[in-house]
Amino acid sequence: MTTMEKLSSAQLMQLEDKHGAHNYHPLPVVLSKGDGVYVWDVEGKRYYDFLSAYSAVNQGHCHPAIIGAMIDQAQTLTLTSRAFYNDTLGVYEKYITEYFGFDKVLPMNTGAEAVETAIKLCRKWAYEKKGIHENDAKIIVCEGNFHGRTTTIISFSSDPDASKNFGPYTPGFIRIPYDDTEALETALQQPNVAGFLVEPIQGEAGVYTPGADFLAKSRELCTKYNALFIADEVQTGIARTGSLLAVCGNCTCENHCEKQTTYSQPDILILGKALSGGVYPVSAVLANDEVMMVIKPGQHGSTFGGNPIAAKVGVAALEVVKNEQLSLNARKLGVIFRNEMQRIIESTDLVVKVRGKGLLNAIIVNDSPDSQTAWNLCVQLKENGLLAKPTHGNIIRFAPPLVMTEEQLMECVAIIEKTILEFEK
Ligand code: IF1
Repeated sequence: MTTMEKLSSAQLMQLEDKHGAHNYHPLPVVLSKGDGVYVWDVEGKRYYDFLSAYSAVNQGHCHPAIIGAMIDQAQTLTLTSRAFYNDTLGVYEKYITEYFGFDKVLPMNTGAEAVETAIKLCRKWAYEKKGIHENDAKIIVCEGNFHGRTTTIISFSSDPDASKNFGPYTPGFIRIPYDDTEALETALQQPNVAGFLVEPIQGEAGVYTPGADFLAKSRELCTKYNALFIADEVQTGIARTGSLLAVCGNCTCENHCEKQTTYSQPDILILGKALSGGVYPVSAVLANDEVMMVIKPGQHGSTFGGNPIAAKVGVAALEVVKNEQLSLNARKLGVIFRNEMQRIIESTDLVVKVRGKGLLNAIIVNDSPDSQTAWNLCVQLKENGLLAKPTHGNIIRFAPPLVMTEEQLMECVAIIEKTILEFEK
């Protein structure tokens, strides 16, 4: 086998199995091309992508405006490091801070790095502004959280797969049940609490959407107890849930505005994934000066964070969200999708529930989380031309690119319905 030969799906899967670490268990499909809502495998079969690279490809695969910006910048200047200024970073920083309504941004690369940055910011703020004694700060997090894979982040995970045998763990976190404002208030009353880190919808846990007032109430309580409200919108942000941010509540505009009566502005906003439309690792932490200015030169950073390609790609990806009104589309298609799933649920015993917001949804398969049913259903969906992945055993997440049309969505609904009905026989 030479490296120039065209390899089959089977050969490529074998290569990964033999030479790659086994830290994933992929569905048996090998993709080689993407365009909009579609991906193609090595043999040329076309699929609807219902994962969108875990919500990174909200703008659709290989969006021409984003790819154009990337190619252009890649041929001009790729990396200067932050030791010098460059002609793209400030422009991006102005754009993204105005877009989301914060004084400042701190650019990083991956979601986990951005969460780490938020934790560091929160702790430093606690010592230097709130007056907590050094090393005593505590951050409240939720059961079932997913914020990434670093040693500190997995230290406060409640998923044994994520944390077991990776200790010793970083101290300084208090875990409370998700969507429980009473538990939050009790925790906030403990000494030395610096902040509350939360996903507006818990993605990895199985697309748990909290009650209508959870985020607004959390915002209020954090203000009351002088703790930072930190929203991890790595997965939920950038139009995925039918508004620009999930903390925007029910506003469908593509920017912050006075219309947003339910907007629960976080003290720290964490973004990643779709900030690049999935073409490049770009993450960001946004905050106002009171918080962001606690970090001084030399106290935090990253070689690649805020590099010229990331800066250009970030602006292009956010422009697409606004120009193509992706929040509105996600909102509209989400309602249709959940209604259609509900209709299917009423005619089958295989699926018992659909939940979600915008185009971040999940169905619950009527079997134990230890069963293979959801996995087998996903394999069958793949055969029928739609790619999705189970989470936590019996939950299947459905998160297509937000550039989908209603007609395409209905075609996908038909594939899902046919697969479920076939499966029952
Ligand atoms: C994997 C889930 C999605 C995230 C939130 C931070 C990060 C993530 C809310 C870290 C990452 C990922 C990573 C991916 C699976 C995936 C995921 F299933 F775990 F929940 F999106 F659905 N905060 N989420 O969801 O971002 O460092 O990865 O850039 O394979 O582990 P990252």
